[in-house]
Amino acid sequence: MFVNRPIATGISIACGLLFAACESNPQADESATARIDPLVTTPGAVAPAAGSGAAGAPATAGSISGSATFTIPGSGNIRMLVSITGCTTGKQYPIHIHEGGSCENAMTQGGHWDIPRGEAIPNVSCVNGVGTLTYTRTNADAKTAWSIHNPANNLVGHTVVLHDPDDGTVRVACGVITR
Ligand SMILES: [Cu+2]
Repeated sequence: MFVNRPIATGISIACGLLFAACESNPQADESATARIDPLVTTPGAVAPAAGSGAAGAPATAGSISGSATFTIPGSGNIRMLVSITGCTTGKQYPIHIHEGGSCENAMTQGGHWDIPRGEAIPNVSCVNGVGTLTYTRTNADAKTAWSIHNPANNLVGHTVVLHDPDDGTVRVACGVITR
């Protein structure tokens, strides 16, 4: 009876039968989330404008905040739901999973997670200052599969990073994925 059930269900059953620790919180493996907060950006930080007298381009506080939620809706694949506010209407925001575990700076955010694992997520489209994305990562390819269980490809502990729609090298918002 269980052979055709999704992997997640199988794991839940195994936990219930075998591991007392799992029983205390049977939902623990079923979802993960990241609170997305704005990043401070320094556009044109390479050099100050000529004649400006400034030490460099002023840092700009980002405006985008929101969340990313990861669930396993029964197929065994992971569904990613992104919801942001403070974005610019009509723009498309690139979003990736980055390697690092903290949003503090570009170094701690790291580069794209286990390339290509953190990539190939559709852009977040902004309409009326609000952006939403619903995306399902099918686990057909081991190189890109996600999980919230398996140490080999567990999303938890990595960062979700949104990039500037006009300059993909600029990071405008970030969140750490937690359970
Ligand atoms: Cu990125």
